[in-house]
Amino acid sequence: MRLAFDFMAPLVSGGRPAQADDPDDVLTHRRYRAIFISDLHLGTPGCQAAALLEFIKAHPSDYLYLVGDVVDGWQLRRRWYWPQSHNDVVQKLLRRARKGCHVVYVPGNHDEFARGFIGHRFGGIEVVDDAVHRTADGRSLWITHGDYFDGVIQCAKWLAYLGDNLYEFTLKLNRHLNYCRARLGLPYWSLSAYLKHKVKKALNYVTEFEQAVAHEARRRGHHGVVCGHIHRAEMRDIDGILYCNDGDWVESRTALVEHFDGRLELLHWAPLPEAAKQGLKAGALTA
Ligand SMILES: [Mn+2]
Repeated sequence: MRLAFDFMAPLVSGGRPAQADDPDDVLTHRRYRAIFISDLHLGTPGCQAAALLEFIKAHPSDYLYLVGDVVDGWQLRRRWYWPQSHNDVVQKLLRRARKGCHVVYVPGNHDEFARGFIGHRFGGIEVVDDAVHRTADGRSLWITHGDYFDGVIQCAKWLAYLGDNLYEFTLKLNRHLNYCRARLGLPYWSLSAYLKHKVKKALNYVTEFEQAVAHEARRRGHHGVVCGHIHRAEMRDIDGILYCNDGDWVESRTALVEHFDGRLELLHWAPLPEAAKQGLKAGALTA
C-alpha cells in the first residue's frame, strides 16, 4: 500500500498551480483531477468532520466522488446526532458542486435511503448506483461502495481484533465451559478452536472482499475499481485489475486522488496545525 503524508505538500502539482475556484478554499495543498472519498459516516460521533472539512477545503478538484456511507442513516435513526461541523461538510460539498466541480454520489449501505434517489440531482450532486471514471491516461475505473459483496462473503470482522489476551481468556473459559458440559453429560467442545477458526475467517474476509470486487470489475471490462466499505485504504494489483479502496473518515482519514497525468495515489490526511490554518487563506496565496 502506498500512503503519502501530504501535509504541507508543494503548492504546484504537475506544473499546475492550485487555483482558487472558491475563496472559501485553503490553498495550502494541491489541486487534483479527481478525489474519491467514502465512509464519512456523518451523523455519528466517530466521524472526523473537522479534519474532513479541512481536507476538502485544501484540495480543489475537477471531479469529486463520494463513494458511499456519506451519511450514517442507521445510527441517525437510533439517535439524532448532527453537530454544526457535519452540516459544514454537507454545505461545502454542495458549494463545490455549485462552483463547477463534478460531484458524484454513489450511496452505500449506511446511506441506502439515498438509493431511492438514483438518477436525481441534489444541488448539482449527481446520485448514481455506480459510476465509471475515465482517468487522464485513459483507464476506466468502476466505482461502487462495495457492500453488494457482503452477501457472498460471510463477515465476522470484529473477530479480527481478538488479541492474545482474549485467546488466553477463552482457553480458561473453555475449561469452565467443558466442565459444565461434562456435568450435563455433553461431549467435549473446543471454544478456543472455534474462535480461532472464526478469526482466521475474519482475516480472510478482507482478502476475499478485495478479490470479489476486483473480479467483478474485470467481468465488467474495467481496468480498475474504486470502493470503500471495509475502512481499509489500499491500492494494489489483483490479477491484472487495479484495486483501490479509499479508506474512511472515521479511523484513518484517507482519500484516493488522481493527479492531472492520471496517476493515482492514496493520501493520509494529517490535520493542519493552528498556525498554518491562519494566514494561509486562499486570498493570501493567490498573489
Ligand atoms: Mn458500508
